[in-house]
Amino acid sequence: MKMDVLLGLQWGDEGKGKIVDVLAPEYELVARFQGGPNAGHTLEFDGIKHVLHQIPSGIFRSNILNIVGNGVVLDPIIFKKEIEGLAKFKIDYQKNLVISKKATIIIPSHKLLDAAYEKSKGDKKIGSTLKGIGPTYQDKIGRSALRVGDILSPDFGEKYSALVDKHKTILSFYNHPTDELEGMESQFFEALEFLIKLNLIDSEYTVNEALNSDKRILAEGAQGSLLDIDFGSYPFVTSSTTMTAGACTGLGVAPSKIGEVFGIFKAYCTRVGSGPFPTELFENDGEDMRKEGNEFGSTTGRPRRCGWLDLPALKYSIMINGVTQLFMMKADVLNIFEEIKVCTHYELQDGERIDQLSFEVLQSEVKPVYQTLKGWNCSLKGIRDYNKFPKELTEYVSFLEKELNVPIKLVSIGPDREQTIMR
Ligand code: 2SA
Ligand code: MG
Repeated sequence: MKMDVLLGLQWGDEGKGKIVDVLAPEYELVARFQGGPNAGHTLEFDGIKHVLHQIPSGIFRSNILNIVGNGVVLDPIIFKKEIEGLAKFKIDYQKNLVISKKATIIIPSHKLLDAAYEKSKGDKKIGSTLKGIGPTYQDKIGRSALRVGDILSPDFGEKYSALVDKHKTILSFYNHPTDELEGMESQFFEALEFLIKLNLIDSEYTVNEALNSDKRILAEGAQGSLLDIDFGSYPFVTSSTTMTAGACTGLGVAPSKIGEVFGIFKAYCTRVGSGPFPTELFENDGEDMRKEGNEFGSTTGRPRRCGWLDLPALKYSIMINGVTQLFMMKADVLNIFEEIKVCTHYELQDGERIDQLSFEVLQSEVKPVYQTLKGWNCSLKGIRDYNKFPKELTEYVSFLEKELNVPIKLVSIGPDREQTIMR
């Protein structure tokens, strides 16, 4: 059996949580492979909205084993709160959740460092979620991080103190206050007591044994391809590998064992945080889109920047991920527009037109070149069948499919499980 991968193809918030929830019945394992509490995966069923940050989105199904893989950076405080917040679902965490001992731990001072680094950048700040993601991955790559398995060892306290001392030196260099640290630390050690009782394992064995015994696994990406540490709009990116290859390193699965790659994209674009966004809309159109799509960060509540669909960027994401099926989300948000624009090329400052995300395009201001399509401009409420879609919407889908050369298998027209139209 091969492992399927589900990814966001834009700047995150494409609706990955919803799709994992829709696909979950077909899988026996759901695994997170990168990112951490910066993620906000929203699932809505029975009229209630749930936002997951670190727990994989298969957690609401009692027959699915959820894996927090080695590529994840885990905040024990937020993890404990998340689990406590789901108390009413009576989830059996011993049976349905495992955590890789090789996952990296976010410690309180990582969050202070995140704030210090952001502050020092002034108006060039990344727009981080301030969850300590960057500093934790920095320590991982710098070979000084603490991992989940370390909490089982008697010298954990010593290792912890050494790391915090190092962080304090950096924080004092940045003149960043550390008064909060003590309070955060008591929460942290309380949360570790909680974490240690969960199922901490070498999840690469679990994943590969499952594949060998023909069990179906879905790897659940967080953030989006355009926030990838290598291929995103660096430095305005997150600190992990958000693409398909990240599922291999973040779970211990060989590239030859990757099956379907589901690419999730919104019918338009959003971005939260700083960095280039060629198709961004300002003033009325941008605000209308934000309002209609309820585009506010599900982790931080920040308003998301909104704009038209960017085809060169989408093609790029499809290319670097090897996407085999596309899922288009939030088509209903475009109901309000009489005309819909799609960016097909970028115009550089010297007037040259290109359709590649070159180093320069990812760095600078480029002008989008648009193709305008007729909007459907009506409600999609109650539609449950692709053939009942207004003609302009099916034309939009066909236009994109032709441009992208990958089938669009699903169109989502609302947050509920019901509002998911398969083709
Ligand atoms: P970080 O916190 O260091 O990873 O931030 C670096 C950049 O990555 C962006 N980023 C995100 N973009 C969209 N959605 C994310 N998750 C939350 C959500 C975000 C929120 O689901 O809405 O609630 O604000 C996410 N996480 C990180 C971030 O904006 C920076 O541009
Ligand atoms: Mg999100």
